[in-house]
Amino acid sequence: MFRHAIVRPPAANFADGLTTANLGKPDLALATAQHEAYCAALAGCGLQIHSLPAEEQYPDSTFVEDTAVLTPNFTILARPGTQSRLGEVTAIAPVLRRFYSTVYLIESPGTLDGGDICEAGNHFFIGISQRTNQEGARQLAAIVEAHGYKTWVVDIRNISSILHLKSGIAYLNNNHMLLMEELAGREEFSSYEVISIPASETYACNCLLVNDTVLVPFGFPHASTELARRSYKILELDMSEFRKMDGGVSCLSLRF
Ligand code: CIR
Repeated sequence: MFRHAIVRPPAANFADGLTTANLGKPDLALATAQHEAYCAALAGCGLQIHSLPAEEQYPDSTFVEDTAVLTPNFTILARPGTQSRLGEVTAIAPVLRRFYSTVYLIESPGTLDGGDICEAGNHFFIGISQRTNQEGARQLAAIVEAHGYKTWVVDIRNISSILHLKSGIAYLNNNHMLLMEELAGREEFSSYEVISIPASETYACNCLLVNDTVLVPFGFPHASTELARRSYKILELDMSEFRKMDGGVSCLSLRF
């Protein structure tokens, strides 16, 4: 059960962030409105929203998920795999220390983006990507394994259509794993009931179970139908401006 979410609205220079999407420049006013709707959705799921000030020093800082990995009992400060985002961790660390007394760090030469980490019950799936390296994955695995979690490393470096592991997978409880079709056959997920999403809707794989509701991006009917068919309560959110910057539903918050 999540009770809190940390968010940070997009800053005035949001459009200067990193992107590979080729979908054009985001509209700040629309992004801000979409962010407000996102926060309202989280609040509607029962979460208390802790909204940090927009941070112009880091144009990608609205994607707070990448700065940390949260569990019920401890947090791990990430070490983003791109220079322009490293300072985001320093900016968010004091906020996390207010909520957590046990705080671990990913240390150099390890790199790790929170978007590469998918918690599924007592398992952690750790993506090795253009952002998270093997050393970052090793450090994270050692930390969570010491707390009794099991880990699986998933190498996504040869899948060019996703930035992070969680761009292509979402764990939805009830042993349900939503997966982009390129990952659907992988051995790592063989013990799950896999919901495979066709390539045309890969963006919808970044959806988010928040208590009893799945937040999904608007405009992906196959994914929404598959979830509704399995009796999930779904809430569709227009994410168009964040998609232009390679971000999705999970990226915009840290939940705990
Ligand atoms: C970046 O390239 O780092 C940002 N523009 C997007 C980060 C999206 N975060 C996520 O998927 N967890």
